[in-house]
Amino acid sequence: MANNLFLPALLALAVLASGCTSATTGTTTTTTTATATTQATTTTASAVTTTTTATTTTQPSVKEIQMTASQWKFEPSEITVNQGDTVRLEIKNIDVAHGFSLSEFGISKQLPAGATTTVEFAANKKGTFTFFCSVFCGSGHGGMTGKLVVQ
Ligand SMILES: [Cu+2]
Repeated sequence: MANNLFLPALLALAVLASGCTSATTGTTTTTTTATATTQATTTTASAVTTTTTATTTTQPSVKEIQMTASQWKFEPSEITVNQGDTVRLEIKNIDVAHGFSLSEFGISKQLPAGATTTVEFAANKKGTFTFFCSVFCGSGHGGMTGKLVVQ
């Protein structure tokens, strides 16, 4: 920035010092100033483009997990995802009616017998959370739980 102002000022001083007041010298000074301004603008535009490219590299992913529900377990019983992931569980229930509850993420779904049910949510907080069967399904119902780890 200092150079942009310094150069024309120096040229103006040189013109005054030499005592030359011809119209030709005055025109040359004006042209130099305009060129310097154009170059400065081009550099700024390049910097903005670089910043935009860096921002678009971060993308959340969809984590699809196949799960089985049966008396009296979920398989896998422990799943690990990254914070920011969209988690899609495809839960296949192979015997009697069950349910899938994950309270911290506001999820409570019925899992009809013999059907595959999709449960989708955003893993937007870190921690270890317990999911469990929410439909009474026999003597082992109370132990039908699993763990979700969001890291
Ligand atoms: Cu149950």
